[in-house]
Amino acid sequence: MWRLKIAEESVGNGGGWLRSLNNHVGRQVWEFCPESATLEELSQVEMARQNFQDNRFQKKNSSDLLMRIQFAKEKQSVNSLPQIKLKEFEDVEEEAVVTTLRRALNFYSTIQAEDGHWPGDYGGPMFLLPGLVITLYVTGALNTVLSKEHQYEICRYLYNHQNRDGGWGLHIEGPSTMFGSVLSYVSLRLLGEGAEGRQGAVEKGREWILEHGSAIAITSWGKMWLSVLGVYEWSGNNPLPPEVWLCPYFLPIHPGRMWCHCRMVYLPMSYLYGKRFVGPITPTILSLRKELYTVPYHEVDWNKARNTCAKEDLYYPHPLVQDTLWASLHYLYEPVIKYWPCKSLREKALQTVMRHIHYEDENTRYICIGPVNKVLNMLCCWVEDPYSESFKLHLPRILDYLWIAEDGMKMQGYNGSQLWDTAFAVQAIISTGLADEYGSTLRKAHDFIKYSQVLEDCPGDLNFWYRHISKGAWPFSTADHGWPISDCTAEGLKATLLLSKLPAASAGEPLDVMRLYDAVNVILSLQNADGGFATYELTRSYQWLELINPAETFGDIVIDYPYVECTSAAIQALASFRKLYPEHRTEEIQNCIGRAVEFIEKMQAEDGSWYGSWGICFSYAGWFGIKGLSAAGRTYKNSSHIRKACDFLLSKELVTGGWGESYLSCQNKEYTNLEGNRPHIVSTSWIMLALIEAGQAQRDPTPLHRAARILINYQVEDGDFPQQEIMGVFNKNCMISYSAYRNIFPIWALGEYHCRVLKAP
Ligand code: LAN
Repeated sequence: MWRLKIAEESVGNGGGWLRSLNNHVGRQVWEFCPESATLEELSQVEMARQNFQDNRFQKKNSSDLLMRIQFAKEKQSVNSLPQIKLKEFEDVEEEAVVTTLRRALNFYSTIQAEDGHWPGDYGGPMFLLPGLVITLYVTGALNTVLSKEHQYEICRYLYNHQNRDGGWGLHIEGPSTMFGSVLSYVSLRLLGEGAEGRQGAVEKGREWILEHGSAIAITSWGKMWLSVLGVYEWSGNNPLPPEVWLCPYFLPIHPGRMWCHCRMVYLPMSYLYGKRFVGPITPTILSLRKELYTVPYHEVDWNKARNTCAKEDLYYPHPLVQDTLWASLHYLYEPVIKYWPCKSLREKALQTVMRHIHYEDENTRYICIGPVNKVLNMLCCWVEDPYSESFKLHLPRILDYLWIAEDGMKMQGYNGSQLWDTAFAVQAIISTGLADEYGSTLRKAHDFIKYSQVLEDCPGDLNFWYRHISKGAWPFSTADHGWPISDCTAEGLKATLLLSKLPAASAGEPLDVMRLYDAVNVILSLQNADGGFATYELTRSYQWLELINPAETFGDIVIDYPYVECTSAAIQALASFRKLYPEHRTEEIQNCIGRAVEFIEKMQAEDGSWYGSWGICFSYAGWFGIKGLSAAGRTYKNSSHIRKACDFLLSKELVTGGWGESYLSCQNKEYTNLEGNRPHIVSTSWIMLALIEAGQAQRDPTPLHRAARILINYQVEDGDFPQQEIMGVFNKNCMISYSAYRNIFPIWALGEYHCRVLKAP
């Protein structure tokens, strides 16, 4: 039986290589414990798995049931309050709302971990796991790092997310792509599945690949992975010269100016490219060379393959300048760099790159900023020295990225969303007005937030390492991860300030004021000249750099753009801070808020909408847009921006009441309903929160009543809410699961509905 272990040092740490700043608070890892389950639990899990598999083409997002089953058992929870079901036109009475809220909070408290955070499944993308499998295969570590049970569950996951047509998508809900299909296919084969696979599934995958242009048509990131594995030639890749790290910083194309995720992924890629590293050629590799192409391997036209990409994968086609740039590097630069004296330049560049890799590893306790550079850095450490300490330090951190649910074992988009979810959860619980009944939940969450603040800047000369300050920031996941983020800092600060206003007896001791000042300092330091806030750092270069974005499947990756969501969160945090500490940096805060408001207003479209980047899409950004303006004192009466935003959101209400936005909104940049115009509880909650914030209750509360009825009726027996379609997004085109949102946002929306609509004066 699989067991989720929280804040534990021992799991995967046989060699004693695990490091932590805070006793592993927030670490979530799954361990296989053969004898730990009761028969009842085992059959519950088996049923959940079967259910997922049977409905996998209709419901692609798993419901994170293994964790929920485990916690329900451990805490012996039973929700004794009666479930509420309202009729179509029935009035929503206060009692129904409060009962629903108590049931929701009772349930949500049982899935809080002992260290105070809410663990959960942060899967969704399908291109992450294969990077891990390939890395472990070429380093020979597959069977030492992943047990038979791990491998079995990974295969289960890959089979479960194969589309009907035989291919695999970029993410669990997406249509088949070459990137997803080839990488998933290769992973299954490396894990020992035969060329036919279970019930012919592998063979069907191969047919999809060959019918859609074969592995030559995989995207550039895929080409890189296949080259490492030895089933694609490096000459079929566009150049990634590591020498770009030696350029002077004033050049706009310097990698130090790029979005940290882009920089951190291309850093190790350029090492592997510069070395033309290829893993051992085994019989499986030789066989894959036959399976993945329509012509014999030695007849593939690699030069043509460099710029071939399947139409299913093309979200961001290369503009002509980019192809010209790669061609000139390919034909003119790369042939020269091989020979003396240029060769020594490459040597030097590779050393520089490796220093930056080690710096990143060390300062994230070998978690790394994300799942892609995690495995690439690990591979680079091995290529540099297979017996190195750094490689060993990487190994136990692999588990931090793996998550198991009823659909199998997946690699998550981050090492979790611990701080983010906990900060939201605190705000949601406090919004209900029932905080005094959930004191122990809040105290634990408060501790978690305290232990997760980043207390120091990274070491050394920050400019040299292209790092922003971190001291006082909050991360998205854990303190050990440690990368500071603008809106995570803001949400962490908002939650902390709210908790500080509750009696210490129920919420715990407030955070030391100096640490609040540090957080404010981080927020102020992250405002761009245009008033907006980007994600981790200031915007360091120009938008035209997107022209050289080589990743065909992702948009907006090259620089760190300012976003409505991040900017709004900063306003909200600073506005709540100054209410409590009006004397601290008064003028700077005033100024910062004013400029941030202008940015949000400027970003609003003609029709009153904002386009969101990190949640689905118009509903999420609509909530943030309104909330930011409102925190700065704008109201429906005095702001035409808020009025327009309300009109926009109201115009998207479904005839049945509520809202249900589809992930297609993000790709197409146009508000799109879910198929069948069904409501989605998370987008319904976001829009309810937006409208309540904008005073909808005083004008016409009926859309709010309709939405509340939907939320109440969706609640299930144990107080949980159902998992519906995927709600998170990044880089315009890839979706990601936020499994806690189905609990947090209905609680928050019904909480505000209870206090600000039903009980409103
Ligand atoms: C995240 C997760 C958190 C998210 C929020 C804090 C919610 C957001 O408001 C700001 C952006 C941020 C930090 C974010 C950016 C992109 C990330 C890091 C991710 C969606 C998690 C995974 C994704 C990362 C880029 C995935 C790896 C893929 C690449 C294209 C490098």
